[in-house]
Amino acid sequence: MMHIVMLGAPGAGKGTQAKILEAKLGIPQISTGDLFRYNLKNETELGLLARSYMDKGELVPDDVTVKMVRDRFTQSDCADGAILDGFPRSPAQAEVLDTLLEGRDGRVDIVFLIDVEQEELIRRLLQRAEEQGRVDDTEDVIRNRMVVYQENTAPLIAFYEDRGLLIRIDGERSVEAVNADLITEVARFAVKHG
Ligand code: B4P
Repeated sequence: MMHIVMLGAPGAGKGTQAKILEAKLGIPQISTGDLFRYNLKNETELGLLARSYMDKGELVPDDVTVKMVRDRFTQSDCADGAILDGFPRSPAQAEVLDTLLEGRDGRVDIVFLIDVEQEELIRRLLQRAEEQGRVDDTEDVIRNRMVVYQENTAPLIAFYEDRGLLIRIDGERSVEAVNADLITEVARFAVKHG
């Protein structure tokens, strides 16, 4: 069983890389952003609630997010682990994740921090706005997402670094080059931990 956490600012490429890892490693990507967007599209109660936060670039409240992740873990495809993309996004969520994984006899094994400079992040997200029209990819909302990231999510870097789990990856290269590094690190981990 292996649990990988993808950390990084909005637009760093967490989702892009998590999807490729899912295909290569055979364990599912759990993207809280994608789960919210799925609910939004299907106009579920959860989707309507999430929308009011996502539209502003704020975090959706923990009780809602945690319940959604807990439910996702009960699905059979998670038996061998998961790639967590966008969760945890705060120290409180990281503690919940530890408890959730303990209940599965698992733990956080690797944390990838995908590092990208702010100007490049904004450039990518504005480009995605043109291509995909995501409601939270307008310039004002993007800037707020960056602030929310610095305040809530960036403290997780030290949190996981202290536990010896953090691996920094230079995310300002091609998708393929970034992915090659991730795969090398996963293979290194597998050799070390059997
Ligand atoms: P997410 O869906 O997680 O959005 P993100 O952080 O912007 O995306 P990501 O980093 O995955 O970037 P991507 O690969 O797409 O969250 C959206 C919202 O949901 C949050 O603001 C919040 O409201 C809510 N939410 C989610 N999780 C939550 C939680 N746990 N708690 C509370 N609320 C939560 O890449 C971005 C773009 O860059 C793409 O267009 C891609 O093609 C491009 N790109 C990727 N890699 C590249 C590369 N190497 N070179 C050039 N371009 C690249």
